[in-house]
Amino acid sequence: MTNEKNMKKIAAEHAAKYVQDGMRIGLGTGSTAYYAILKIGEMVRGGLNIQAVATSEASERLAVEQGISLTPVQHMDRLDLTIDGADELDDRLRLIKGGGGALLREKITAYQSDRLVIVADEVKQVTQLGAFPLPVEIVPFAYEWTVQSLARLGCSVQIRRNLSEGFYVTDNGNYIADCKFQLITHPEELSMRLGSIPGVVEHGLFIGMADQAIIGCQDGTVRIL
Ligand code: ABF
Repeated sequence: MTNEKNMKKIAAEHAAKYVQDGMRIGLGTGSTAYYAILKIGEMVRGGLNIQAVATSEASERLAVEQGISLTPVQHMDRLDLTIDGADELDDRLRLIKGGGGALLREKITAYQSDRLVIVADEVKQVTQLGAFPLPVEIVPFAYEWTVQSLARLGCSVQIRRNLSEGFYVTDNGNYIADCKFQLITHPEELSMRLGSIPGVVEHGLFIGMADQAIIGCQDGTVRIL
């Protein structure tokens, strides 16, 4: 029986094999992408030559610790491959992301990538999205009104707090509204409606963006979607 940590590790290390010499790589956020960054760091220390961008300040720090030098985005017009995690994914590779608070930089990076590979343990795979509260990044100005607009979409909304009970602030200086829908029956429609609310910067529905998912399974194998 493979525990959660090892399911994440086998998925991430499988994805790291896609990284080739000379590639421009997006490094994701979260405890599964963590293992991909560790493996890529090992490859870089072994002589692999890549350019890399990280999707959060946390993954930036980890990459530098692992000896992966980061390239300013203005020096690269595209990325060849981004490896990132997810909070939920369905069989059409529609994702909920942002549990780690980095959804905006993750989505920007994914959008600039020729290939997005998601790595996750098999618990993340669901038949229908929504059990995981959908993270939505919102500006602090008039956030109470934005919360009301989000609630009108049929969810209960909580502004994410940090450990000292204040509001969590993203790397971009915004708040995260965690929206509990329970079930998201029409992700494409919800994505459009979220995008039309003034005050919403970005949301955690990633639709039509992932090219492949590598799922670490309890039996120690990986499933490729
Ligand atoms: C990040 O990884 C986030 O989008 C997502 O919330 C998180 C998943 O975390 P973990 O891999 O630790 O389950 O990409």
